[in-house]
Amino acid sequence: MADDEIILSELDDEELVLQMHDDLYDGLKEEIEEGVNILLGRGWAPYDVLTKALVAGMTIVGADFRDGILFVPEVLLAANAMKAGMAILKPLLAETGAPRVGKMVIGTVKGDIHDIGKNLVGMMMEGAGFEVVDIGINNPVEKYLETLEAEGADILGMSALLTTTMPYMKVVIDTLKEKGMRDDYIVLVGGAPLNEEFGKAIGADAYCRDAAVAVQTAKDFIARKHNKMA
Ligand code: B1M
Repeated sequence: MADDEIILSELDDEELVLQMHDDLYDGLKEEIEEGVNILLGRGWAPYDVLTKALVAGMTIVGADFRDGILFVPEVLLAANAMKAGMAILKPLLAETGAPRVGKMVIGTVKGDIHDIGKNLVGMMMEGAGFEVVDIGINNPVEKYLETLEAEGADILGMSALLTTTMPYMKVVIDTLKEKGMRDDYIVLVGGAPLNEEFGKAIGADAYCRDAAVAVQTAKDFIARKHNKMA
């Protein structure tokens, strides 16, 4: 062991979180897994580990990617490290034992392969008691429609991270309208380049800024749907 090697378990919480941001930046998957386990072992809530250690770290990666300091291979390594940390947290976030409150089909739109945010939303929705059918990335309109019908879903969730792919959400919503299916589903959209105005303009029920907002919005819409039926 090198003299200057950092022992994660010897760091206090604040130092460890900062170190995890660095490790995420460097794409160090095993260190991220270790850090997540240490924080959980210290009694941290899984949601806090997710937001304070992982999502906050990924925000730094995103800024440097934007500024041309990091490139695709480095960002992929960071994304893999993030996913490894999320895999540990997933069952814990889903462990609420809440009754199933509704079913959501979620996927990233055609032309877009970003899936970290989508996965996070799916995890948080499961944690809140929703059944989640994740159809992955690069989804054409046909895939959304056939899955919604086959699964008898209540909610359609779409994710897009590129300004070039976000308009595809409108293609999906317009097709739902053309087929007379629009009112059968609550349509929620999200992704970094979107905003509320865009959500309204394409005819979605709501734009969700982050995973926590997605959960709350889904709960509100499901409650309204049940009230209407009562
Ligand atoms: Co991409 N990429 N990328 N990338 N990438 C962005 C999005 C970018 C903003 C980076 C930048 O320039 N700053 C930029 C887009 C610019 C633009 O369109 N204006 C960009 C680019 C340009 C590209 C490529 C074109 C790069 C290239 O090849 N030259 C390429 C495109 C590939 C493609 O999709 N066709 C590309 C590739 C990649 C990687 C493969 C390297 C990797 C993806 C790995 C993966 O996802 N498996 C990657 C990554 C990691 C990023 C950044 C750095 C991080 C995205 C992320 O995971 N964020 C990103 C920069 C950034 O966003 N700051 C960037 C963390 C995640 C938790 O947040 O996804 O926003 P986010 O999700 C949030 C909310 O948005 C919301 O909740 C989530 C959790 O709170 N949300 C939803 C998201 N989806 C939702 C769905 C909902 C509700 C809420 O449904 C109900």
